[in-house]
Amino acid sequence: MARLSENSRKQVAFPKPAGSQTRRTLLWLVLLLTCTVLLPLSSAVGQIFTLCSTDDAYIIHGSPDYNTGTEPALIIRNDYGIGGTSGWGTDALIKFDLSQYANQTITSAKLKLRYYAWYDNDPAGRVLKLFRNISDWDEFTVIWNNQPGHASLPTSSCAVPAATETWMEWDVTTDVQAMLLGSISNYGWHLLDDNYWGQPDIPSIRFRSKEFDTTYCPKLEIVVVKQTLYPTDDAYIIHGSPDYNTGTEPALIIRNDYGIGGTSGWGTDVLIKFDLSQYANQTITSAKLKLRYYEWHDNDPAGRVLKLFSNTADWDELTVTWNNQPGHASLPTSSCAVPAATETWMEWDVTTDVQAMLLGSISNYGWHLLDDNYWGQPDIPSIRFRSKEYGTYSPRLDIDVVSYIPGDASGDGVVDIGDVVYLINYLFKSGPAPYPLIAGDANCDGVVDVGDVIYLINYLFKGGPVPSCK
Ligand SMILES: [Ca+2]
Ligand SMILES: [Ca+2]
Ligand SMILES: [Ca+2]
Ligand SMILES: [Ca+2]
Repeated sequence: MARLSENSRKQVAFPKPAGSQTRRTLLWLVLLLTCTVLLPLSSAVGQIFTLCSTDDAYIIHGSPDYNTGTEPALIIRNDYGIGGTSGWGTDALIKFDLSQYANQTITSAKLKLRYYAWYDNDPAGRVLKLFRNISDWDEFTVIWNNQPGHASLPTSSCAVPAATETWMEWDVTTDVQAMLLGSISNYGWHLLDDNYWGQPDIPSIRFRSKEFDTTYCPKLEIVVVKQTLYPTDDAYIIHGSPDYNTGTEPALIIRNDYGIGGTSGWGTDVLIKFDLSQYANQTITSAKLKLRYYEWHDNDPAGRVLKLFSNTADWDELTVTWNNQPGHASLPTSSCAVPAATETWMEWDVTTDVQAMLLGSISNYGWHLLDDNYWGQPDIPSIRFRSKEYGTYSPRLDIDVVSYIPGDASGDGVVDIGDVVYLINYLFKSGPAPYPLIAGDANCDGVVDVGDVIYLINYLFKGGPVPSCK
């Protein structure tokens, strides 16, 4: 993930001294400055999504045609020995719907089950292995006899804790990332106890299933850091055919209008829009609009700078035309020069726009892309991009999402003296910046400066208000 710009340090400013309160605080500062230590830079936390299972059931060796899909529990039991044949064994199957997160980048995925009871013998310390399934199943039809196959090596393991009414968790990061990228199919997981028991009263380990309730349902907790969105609307508009709509065409075409503000009527511009509603109020560190440049006509456009503007009114791809096109901002959000080679991605930085859209300070009507470089002769370069209707190479918006706790400059999840030290290191000793930078803004005034150090000290040691920007 990209680091924040060093320019952000220009925001450092000193408040005016004002009375003994400030003098005491400055004394604190001097004290801290003399004893600051180098702290490890913790990694960023992404946006956390928690899903309940869509299918869960256990399968019973001794009742191989019995389905448990609607029961409120998932039961795990060793089969009286490794690969045993006693028939007491029960395994659990669990599956989640990941379709909404296709192509996202995650940093963590954990499968969590609520362990609530045991029978016959205490299973504490028994290691339960989780395997990725390699064929499909559903909870209403799965039985021991038709169970899906699973990978030969476990994805991860977790030992049963001493106490019941606790969550057990399995790391499934590698599996889930591969599922999201489509390199493996998502058929969920198979959980079992293959620890030899070999006597009566085999420990029976009980988890809540999704039928119990949504608080204790099997959960998949994923931390998403990079998200790729695809447009809901894209189209180009044609000066010379001002009532013509192109919303369903597989291409987006950009062409100068025969000079700046020209009147030849050759001009075509592109409009593009994404649904950002799922990410409302998130903090992002980067947003990039990417279009796949696949060919040109008439003249090579290499080096022509295409300007992207945020729209100021709404539109949709099936009705937009030159004549009813939305207005856009007067200054471009960003620009990108057409590269020499076709079959490449062009990219516009829309971080500021997207952050403002997520926070609601501007409305999201997407963007307007155009070529306003004077041409002034025949055969105006026509620059062609894939639209979402083409299928592959769809326009995309790649965003990096970060969640944070106001005041947690060090990013370790707690606001404490370590954050004061971290901020002082950053502000005065060229230490690393908070990540995201805004996490250092304890007083929520939009700047990271010594005021935040003072605010944190007030909060931590003088009963001052909690850092909170909501
Ligand atoms: Ca179930
Ligand atoms: Ca379209
Ligand atoms: Ca901290
Ligand atoms: Ca601040």
